[in-house]
Amino acid sequence: MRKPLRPVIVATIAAALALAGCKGDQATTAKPAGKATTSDTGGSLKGDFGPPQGEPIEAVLTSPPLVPPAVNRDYPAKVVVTLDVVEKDMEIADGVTYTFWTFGGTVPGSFIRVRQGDTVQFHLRNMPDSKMPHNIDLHGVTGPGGGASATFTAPGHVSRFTFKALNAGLYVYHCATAPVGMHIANGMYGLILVEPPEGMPPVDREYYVMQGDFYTTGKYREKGHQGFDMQKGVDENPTYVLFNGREGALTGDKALKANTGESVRLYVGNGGPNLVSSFHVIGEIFDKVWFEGGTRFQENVQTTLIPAGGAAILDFHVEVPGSYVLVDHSIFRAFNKGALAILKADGEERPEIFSGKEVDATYIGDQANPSLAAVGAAAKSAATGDLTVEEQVKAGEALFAGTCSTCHQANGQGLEGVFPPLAGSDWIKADPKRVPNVVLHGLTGPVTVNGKEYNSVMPPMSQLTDDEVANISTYVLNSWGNPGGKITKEEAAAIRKGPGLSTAAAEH
Ligand code: HEC
Ligand SMILES: [Cu+2]
Repeated sequence: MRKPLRPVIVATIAAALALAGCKGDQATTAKPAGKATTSDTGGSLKGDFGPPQGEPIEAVLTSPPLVPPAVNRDYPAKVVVTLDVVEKDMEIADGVTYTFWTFGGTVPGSFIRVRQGDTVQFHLRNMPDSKMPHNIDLHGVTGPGGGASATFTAPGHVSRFTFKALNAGLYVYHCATAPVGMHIANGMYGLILVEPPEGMPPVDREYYVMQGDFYTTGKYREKGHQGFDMQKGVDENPTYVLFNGREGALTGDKALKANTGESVRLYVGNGGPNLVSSFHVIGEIFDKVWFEGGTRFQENVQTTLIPAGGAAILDFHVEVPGSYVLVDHSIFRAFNKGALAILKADGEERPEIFSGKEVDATYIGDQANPSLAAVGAAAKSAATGDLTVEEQVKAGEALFAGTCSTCHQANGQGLEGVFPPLAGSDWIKADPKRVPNVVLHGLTGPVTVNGKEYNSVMPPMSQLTDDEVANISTYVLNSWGNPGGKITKEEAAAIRKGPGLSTAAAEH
């Protein structure tokens, strides 16, 4: 039988190969030799470092966006992982709730970190108040089903199985109980990092981000409790595409943080169930990408593809302060389905690298504004039917910033000769119901506002829900010297079904 290769030997060979001119994958970080990898790691054949040594270790699990500390061990151990399946209602967007099925109470599930060669004793506990049986398939497991059939667990039960983590890498885990697509769509996925024996090169900050697509019976941002829509799932037509299970999970006060001069590592997974992610950070370039979560890294990457059921490790260094926007660059998903997160970097300006002028709203839109919480508050009172004008105005203000201000400007003054003013508009004053109509149906052809003619095109924004149209309109009517008043969501719904106001001949 093959004698297991000790990690120290692997490291020595690696160092020797590195010296011998084996290029491409040795880290540039300040870790001495031994951190390099050979051109062929040997995979699972060389991942068995013998029986576990020492006392069993209880794995440290973290909730996103946090990552457990480095393993920092030079021998294989027995590691005990206990993961709870929890079914619970949580917000998927402001004012929108959804019944998630989770590993550890969060979407994505708890982050697990072990070392290659470790023997992992896995306990899956399904909470007694669960309605469904669940199981777990870890892509880092060598063995049929990845643990799925070994862990099929009814509510109120616990299952146990043991595996040896033979391959290093960043792996997705997920529930594989039928209907599998539904279990995954409800949030049942997470990441397990199997560190190579020498560990990952050290960085200043590590974060855990995972994309997923969600299928609700209602429209994007339609308020209230939303059920799972199986047909949308089958059609691969998600209502939401999200990082960390909630629109705004990583924006505003919850944005990821770093300081200039620091190195940042993102462990990014994609739970799917359907979409492939074109993962990109606006304003950054990945210095290194361990693509597909494997052993090699590519350098100087703009956008990396993360398959459904796949992952990647991304390193970059922060030079310039400001907001960096994490997106799926299939860009409608970012701005119309929620696939947007923010890393906020603090530090000294570096004008020699970047000259400045930050306009958050251009890219981040309404999600830049932490007062979007007002939208949630408004949504709650909307559900009970009593929304005051003030609440509508508050909610509308945040939405206006993201939806209308790019053209009409934050102060409603518009742009001379291009975008008509909403502030003190006599066209609005003549009939306040024109506002929701224009929002829903757009406007083309000549229109005279305060004595000046405009003849351009405003696109319809029918993607907004009735609530949102009512709140934006009420905000406009109660701002900048406009006549005041209130548009209800019922009025918005009726206007949606009715005709537009465009004067252009082509309109029909
Ligand atoms: C992409 C640019 C753009 C965006 C975004 C936009 N508008 Fe407009 N808007 C226009 C243009 C251009 C016109 C004039 C259309 C024409 O000439 O027929 C207009 C006209 C109007 C008018 C009628 C004229 C006036 O000034 O009273 C209203 C009201 C209005 N927009 C409200 C909104 C609201 C509310 C939003 C956000 C939901 C919004 N617009 C978003 C470009 C935009
Ligand atoms: Cu499940």
